[in-house]
Amino acid sequence: MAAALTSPFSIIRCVRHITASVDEETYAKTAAGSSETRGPTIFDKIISKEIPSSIVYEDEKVLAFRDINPQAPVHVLVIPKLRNGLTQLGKAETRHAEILGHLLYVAKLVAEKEGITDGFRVVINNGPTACQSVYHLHLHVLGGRQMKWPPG
Ligand code: DGP
Repeated sequence: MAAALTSPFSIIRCVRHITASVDEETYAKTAAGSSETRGPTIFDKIISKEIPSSIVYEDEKVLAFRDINPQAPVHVLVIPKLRNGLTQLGKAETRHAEILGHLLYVAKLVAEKEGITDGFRVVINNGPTACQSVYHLHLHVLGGRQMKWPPG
């Protein structure tokens, strides 16, 4: 670690990383504590096409579009068109089992479409501690670069 911090660029990168993480956490906590957890979210406007997005896949139940703040060369969000109580995975009930399975299957279709089947990651951030910022269930499909483990 000491060696990694010897260059000024390493230190700047490290400080930037810490600052970004703190901002993300603060934003996630604010989002979780606001009416956004119950009311409409930005994703409703994306579903209605009021806000444009780069759509990768769509069917009658699911929409997949590119994340506005990509964390990998391929970063696609897969969401149910009908939120139906699924503000986050932790709110899932038996009645949601079918759509949950479909979302996961669509994540695989997206990976195929994007040509990242050699390795991709599917992430669900659940709640403020996991930095969830939009309270409409969504799967992140990430790929196109070497992933690291454990994630931050
Ligand atoms: P999460 O932190 O897991 O709640 O992820 C929410 C993601 O939503 C985040 O990676 C950025 C993305 N996002 C937020 N607003 C928009 C938007 O207006 N358009 C698109 N394409 N993505 C958005």
